[in-house]
Amino acid sequence: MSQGSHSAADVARAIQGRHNFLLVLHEFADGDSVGSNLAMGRALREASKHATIASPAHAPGRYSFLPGFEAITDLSRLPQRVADYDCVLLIDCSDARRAGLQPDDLDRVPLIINIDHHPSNTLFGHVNYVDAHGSSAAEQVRRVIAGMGVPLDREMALCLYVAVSTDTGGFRFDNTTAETHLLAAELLGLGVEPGPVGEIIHDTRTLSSLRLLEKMLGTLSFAMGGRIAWVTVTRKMLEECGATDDEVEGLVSYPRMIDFVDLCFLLQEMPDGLVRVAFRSKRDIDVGAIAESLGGGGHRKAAGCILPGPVDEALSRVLAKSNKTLDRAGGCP
Ligand SMILES: [Mn+2]
Repeated sequence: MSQGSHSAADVARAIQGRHNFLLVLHEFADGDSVGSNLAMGRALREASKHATIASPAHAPGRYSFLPGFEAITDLSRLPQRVADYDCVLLIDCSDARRAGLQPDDLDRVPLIINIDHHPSNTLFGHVNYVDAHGSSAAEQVRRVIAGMGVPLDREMALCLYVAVSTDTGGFRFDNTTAETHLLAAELLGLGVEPGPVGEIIHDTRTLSSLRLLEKMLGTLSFAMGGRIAWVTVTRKMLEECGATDDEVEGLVSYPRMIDFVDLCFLLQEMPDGLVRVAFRSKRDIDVGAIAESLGGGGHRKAAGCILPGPVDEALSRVLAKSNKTLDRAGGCP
């Protein structure tokens, strides 16, 4: 596969000659994955193309208010084989494996387009539009849609707003740039209402996820004099709270809130016994590098990986890497 960095215009050109598109969310899809893919799917249909949006696992219900969400299909129930689409388009996906696609399938796809903002992107596409400086894949999707000559409508605007707003933590993280706000301004101009949307995506949680939060905080532990904090979510805790795996999303931000913590992580026991690890950091601690060294990836201040179980073993591996990273970073600033 060809590597190197392509532009939004390259993507728009590559799209032109194709008709039948498959877009796939990444596993544990977040607001950027769901919103950017829904906006792109809608723009493709506007351009008289056929677009199917699939998910490797069930798409997170908290985004079900987004237009087009109900049409997201299960990747295992596609009406045709992956290799029979003209183009597979992966957005916000650092690695094609994160979309649940088999290497055999991918080898036979005539065109793979990769639109992403993760520094750890593996450049798996024929066209790789990777911009690690963007706040969200939504910023790139906006440029691609412009390149296609499709006007943004209110529905696309809502999807992109949710994407950019979730990936920037409500425009608070330091990935937020002037360009991010210019995009937000354009989206509000198209009728997005930030109050009600913000309430849904930032201030609404299910009762079961709050019960889970209570149990999770009971596991809060520290190392390196408190600079490292971690929490655990087990299958048993999920069962007791009647919570699902996608309700764990975002809970890692709680240990991060503690004033003296520089680095934190959440260990989530998965149904198959694997352990999903979500990292967050403050100051200039690079958790993306830790996740990458453990087979995962992400950004400097938010990253993740998946490790073999049991939880205790995953914990000692993660803790060893985290200790080393903080040792190298030196003492408290
Ligand atoms: Mn993203």
